[in-house]
Amino acid sequence: MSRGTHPFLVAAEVADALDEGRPVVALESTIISHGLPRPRNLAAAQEFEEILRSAGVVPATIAVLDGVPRIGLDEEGVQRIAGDDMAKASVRDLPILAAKGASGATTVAATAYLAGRAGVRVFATGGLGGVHRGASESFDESADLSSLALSGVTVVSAGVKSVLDIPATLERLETLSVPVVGYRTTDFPSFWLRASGHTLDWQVDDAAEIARVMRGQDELGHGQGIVVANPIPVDEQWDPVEHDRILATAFAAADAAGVTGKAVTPFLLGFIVEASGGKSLEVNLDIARNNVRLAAEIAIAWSALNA
Ligand code: PSU
Ligand code: MN
Repeated sequence: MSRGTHPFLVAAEVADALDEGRPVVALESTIISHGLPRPRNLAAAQEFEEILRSAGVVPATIAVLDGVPRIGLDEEGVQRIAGDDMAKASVRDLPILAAKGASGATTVAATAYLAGRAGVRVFATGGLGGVHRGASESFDESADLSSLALSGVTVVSAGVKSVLDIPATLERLETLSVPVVGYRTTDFPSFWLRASGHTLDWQVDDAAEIARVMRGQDELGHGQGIVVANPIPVDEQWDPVEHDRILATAFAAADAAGVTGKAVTPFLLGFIVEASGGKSLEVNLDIARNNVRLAAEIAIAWSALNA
């Protein structure tokens, strides 16, 4: 059914597509296990795969099952990441899960690393992890950033959630020499909103251009990934006034509840879904679908460029 050797298992369908130079897109599993509520998460995981298949692209949802990283899940695997309680797994958790034979939902960091090792070059997610507000005190910066600097994978996201420190995140990506391009914009998106007001140096206008950036990156031999910032269409974004109001309430509530450290982001995100009456969740799903569609186009362009 699957082939490959330790330390990871590539699903046969994915391995065949890679061997034949056909388009493949990686998907992460933390967004399914920890980022979306049940049972919407299972429907979302299946839908993201279906969007890819109907575009002629092979999906490679990545997760660790019983200690073994999987590049591409079967239906049962998808059910497990949506239904089982499993650890949130970053790169540093992979050897521990392997030793324990435990399962984990991979973050952007771990997914990008594993995709890169398996030769999957394009990856779609919702939002990247980044530098947290107050990081100059807490040192809380997602390993997503350093992992992207090590994995030659192109990640399509709608930027980082506005609960993080967006300008600091962009500064760190600069330091790490990770190219960041805006898809048809130079305004870095802030996840639920099209714009953050933080300007990027570069804009790309179609998938073929992104494939050429990937080739240029390969020729340079620098090894970094590429961040493609893909803003949600304006008619699908969250109402900016409501967004700002609810975010301010959420920060005040976190303060009042005395939430600190790792607990801050889950608290804020949970609060925001609740306080928005589920609106932030609907926008979240639209964002992810939009990113999966663009990733499919990039993977197709990448295959065509290398044919
Ligand atoms: N941002 C979102 N939704 C998510 C995540 C980030 O809008 O589900 C997840 C991703 O899997 C990302 C991870 O890789 O959170 C980052 O977590 P941390 O900050 O702990 O590295
Ligand atoms: Mn952290």
